[in-house]
Order: sequence, then structure tokens, then C-alpha cells
Amino acid sequence: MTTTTSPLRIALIGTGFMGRMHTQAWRTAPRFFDLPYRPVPALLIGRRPEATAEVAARLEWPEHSADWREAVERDDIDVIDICTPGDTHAEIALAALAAGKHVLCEKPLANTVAEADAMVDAATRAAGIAMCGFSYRRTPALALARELIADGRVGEIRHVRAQYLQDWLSDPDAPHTWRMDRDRAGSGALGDIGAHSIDTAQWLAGQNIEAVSAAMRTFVTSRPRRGAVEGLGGVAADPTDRLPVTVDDAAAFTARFDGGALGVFEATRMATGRRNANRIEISGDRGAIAFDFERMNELEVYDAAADVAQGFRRVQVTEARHPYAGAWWPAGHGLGYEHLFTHQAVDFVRAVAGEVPVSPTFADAAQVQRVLAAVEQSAEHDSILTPVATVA
Ligand code: SOE
Repeated sequence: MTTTTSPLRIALIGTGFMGRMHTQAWRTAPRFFDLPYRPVPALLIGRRPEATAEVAARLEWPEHSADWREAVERDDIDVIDICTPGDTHAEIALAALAAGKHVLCEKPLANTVAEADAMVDAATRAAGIAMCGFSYRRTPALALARELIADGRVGEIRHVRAQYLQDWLSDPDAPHTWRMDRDRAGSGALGDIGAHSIDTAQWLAGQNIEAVSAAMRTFVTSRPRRGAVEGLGGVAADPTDRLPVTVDDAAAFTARFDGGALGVFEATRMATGRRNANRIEISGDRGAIAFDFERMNELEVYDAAADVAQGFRRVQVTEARHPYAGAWWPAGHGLGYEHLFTHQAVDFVRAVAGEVPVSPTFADAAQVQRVLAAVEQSAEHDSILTPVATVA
């Protein structure tokens, strides 16, 4: 089979890191995977007309606009791809779903549980599909881990340990961006990267988190206004001209899962030396798996029944039989971060055609949103943390 010529016309909203990443994904997907529709990047939307025109020209979007409503109203657009900060997700998604579009929405789904619930409700009634962009589900090694766990290779799950460690905010003069503004981003490290850990954990374990106990911290409470954009943050304009940081820099919590597992989570953008260490380890009575995105082509697997060569085996997840890997390069040649988004585009197009289930659904993402809210609520109420000094 090859990709059909039936087009699926995409309007993408957002010209930042994720907008560029999704653009690449829509273009690459049909070049490496056989798809039931051919994704066609049709319309790029950005708030700032000049900058949007520049990005559109560079990334070869045939049309661009400053008004996302144009994308929703046009009959020749099939998919609305939302790559904007969280404060706009709900409004755009609700309008897009009401207009019969298919929607792909970046994570976290929304800034509040109420918004997330409204999005789930709209998705339930919509003609189009609605998927949330928890991209790490599309890491071949994690998809393999899920297969192994579903196959019973880990057995009854007892422990989930997840850390998402970055360090791009460890410098107190790293500039202020929308990711440090609660009104725009909802929360900080918790929603930006902790949300990935929560989604991955629930998806791998097949269990939902039902209770948490949390502590959160903002180490740097103001940051200089941004000058040039560079990497995730950028370069400060004037270090003395500072804006308040209204989100967390780090969050840590323990969790109880509804299937009996115990979880320990940490999310921080201040783990010096850790650039993008999205790690998870799951231990069961028959074995365990461990993953670190900084070695994304590998999965560590432990089989408790093996009577020789005990210890974790480091499996290279690059064989043609491994999830997604067969579409790419010869074994051992490996993939990178952008491939997750290509796989996400592939699964989205296949879900539009009904070939695979939508994953994660808006309902899955709303469950993550509930956990985020519970973590914040727990961290706000210090009483949930037992002060060690008070114990007699
Ligand atoms: C920034 O922390 C960020 O780009 C997240 O927003 C992404 O979701 C994550 O995949 C990488 O880091």
C-alpha cells in the first residue's frame, strides 16, 4: 500500500517550537508511512503577522493568517492543529469541533479541569476526532514497553517511578517566556513536563492515579524580559528589567494508582546537567522496565524469572519489528525527538480513517489534567505534608 492522494488539509495554529515540529511531522509522515490520507499543510496561523509570514515562507506553508477563526470557518480545512499556549486551547478546540473539524491539541489539554471537561464534552458530540499531543506515547521504546506490560511480562505492577528533568531554567537570568506565566501556561514544570510523566505512567501501567501528596517550589521568582529567542528560552534583554514568575519551577509528588501501584514523581526545569531526561521505571512481580529519553533508542528490561544473567538487559529498540521502527532506518541507526511527532501525525491520520483508536483521547488528557489539579491542590495545603519536626 502507498499513501493515497486523498488530501487531509491542515491548518496549524502556532509558530513556535511545537508549530515548527508539527509542520515537519505532517510533511514527513507520508514520506515514510503508508497513510489512508495525504496530510497537506494548507494554512499557518500566528498572532504576529510579520513573524508568521516569515515562518510560513521558510516552512513552505502556502497561506498564512493572524486569525485562527478563519481556519475554523473555512470549508477547505479538515484538521485544526493547536500548538498555542494552554490558555487558548479550549476556545479554539471547542470552535473547531463544533465546525466539524478533526482536532490535534498540544499538551497539557487545557489550563483548568473545567476547560478540559468542556473539551471532552465537545469531543464526545463531534463528528471529527480529537487527540491530545502527548508525544512520548510515540517513542518506539515506550510503545514496546507498553506491549511488554500488556503481555504480562512485568506482572502485577507495584511501583511507578517517573522523573522529568530539564535544566534550561537553572540560570536565574534565563529569560521570562509564556511558560513562566500562569495565566498562559496554567502551571510550570508540573503541566509542561510533569504532565508527560503522568500520561506515560497511566498509559503504560493501565491504571489511573487516584490520590496524590505533593510539594512544589518556585526557586526563581522573577526573570528578565526576553530579547532574542534561542532554544527553549532565549537571551535576556536587560537583566534588571524583570517579570514575575507565577508558576512552579519544580514539583514532586507521591501517588496512589487505582490498580494498586505506588508512584513517585518529580518534574523540574532546574536539574542542572539534565537536558531532557524523561525517565520512567515500572516494577512488577515478574519483571521491570526502565526508560530514559536521553537514551531514547533503548529500553531496559528485567525478567525476574531468568535464572542466569540476572539484571536489566539494555534492548536497542531499532529493529524492524519494533513499534514504528520498521518505517525508518536499518537496525541500530536510531531515531530522535522529531520522530515522535511524525509518529503522532501518522497515528492521527490513521485514527481519522478509523484504522486505529484515537490515543490519547481528550478524556485521557482530562484525567491527566485532574491529576495536575490534585497535585497543585495538595501542594497548596501544607497540612498534607507532615512536618518532620512536629513528630514526637
Ligand atoms: C519544554 O519544557 C518542552 O518543550 C515541553 O513543552 C515538551 O512537551 C517536551 O517534550 C520537551 O520540553
